Amino acid sequence: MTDNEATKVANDAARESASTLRALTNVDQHDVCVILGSGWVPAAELLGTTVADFPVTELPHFSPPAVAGHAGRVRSIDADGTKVLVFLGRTHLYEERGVDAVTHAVRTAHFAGCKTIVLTNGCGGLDPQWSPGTPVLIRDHINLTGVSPLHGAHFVDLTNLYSPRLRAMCQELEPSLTEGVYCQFRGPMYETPAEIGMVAAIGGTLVGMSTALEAIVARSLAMEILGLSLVTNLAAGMTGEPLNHEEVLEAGNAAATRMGDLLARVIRGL
Ligand code: 8IG
Repeated sequence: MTDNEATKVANDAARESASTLRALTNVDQHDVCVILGSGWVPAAELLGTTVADFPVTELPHFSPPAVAGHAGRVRSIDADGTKVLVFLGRTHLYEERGVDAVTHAVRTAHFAGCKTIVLTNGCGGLDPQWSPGTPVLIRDHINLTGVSPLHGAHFVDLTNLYSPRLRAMCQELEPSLTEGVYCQFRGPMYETPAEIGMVAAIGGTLVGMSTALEAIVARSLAMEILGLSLVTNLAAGMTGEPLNHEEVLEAGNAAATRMGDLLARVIRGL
């Protein structure tokens, strides 16, 4: 199908970013993109040998990060010959820069050559068995943001959005990994306990503020997608305690080594 004008604008911007990325990294084609969300950034060290590392803002069309703990860097990593394009931090919908800003890294990765994308996030969990620091594979998502990252009459199939092949591979590497259904909210507020009740009723088990819109764009660009959540807190109303952003970051740091080791093995297994 031919892209509409808005899609063309977004893709042309991403082509420019990918071109500057090639110049700054000296890597002509990347193979795999990894977007590291809250809790996952410290895991970057374990993925392989860093070839280049710079602020995302050195690439055209990227916005500066808005939140402490969201690093906003790009790194090119060599993982035993696999060229990995890592984004440390992402743009969120609640920053109000629009859906193209949220998905720009995904489009850039596509034009940089990536056929596979690993989307990671920190999130709340609805399963009381998931203590803070538990990694969960995303099996499917529910987009509760009320927006689409696609432009025009672009009818994209979303069945098996999160690659069954990659999920099976992860479970072979790490048999204890369970799966969940990720619900993306707009944020930036966490949910009310009643909203968590709704999520449970519609079949969601993970709640966060990212990933689904990125996965939709990645699918529209025919990338193979792996989604990995790090449950950093039990969802609102489940513990009797209020949710706290600092605790969320701490749970991520504490789980970083385990997450980095898992991601490194996944990338080498791709
Ligand atoms: I980390 O409980 C993290 N991000 N919406 N809800 C939502 N986003 C989150 C949560 C959570 N924890």
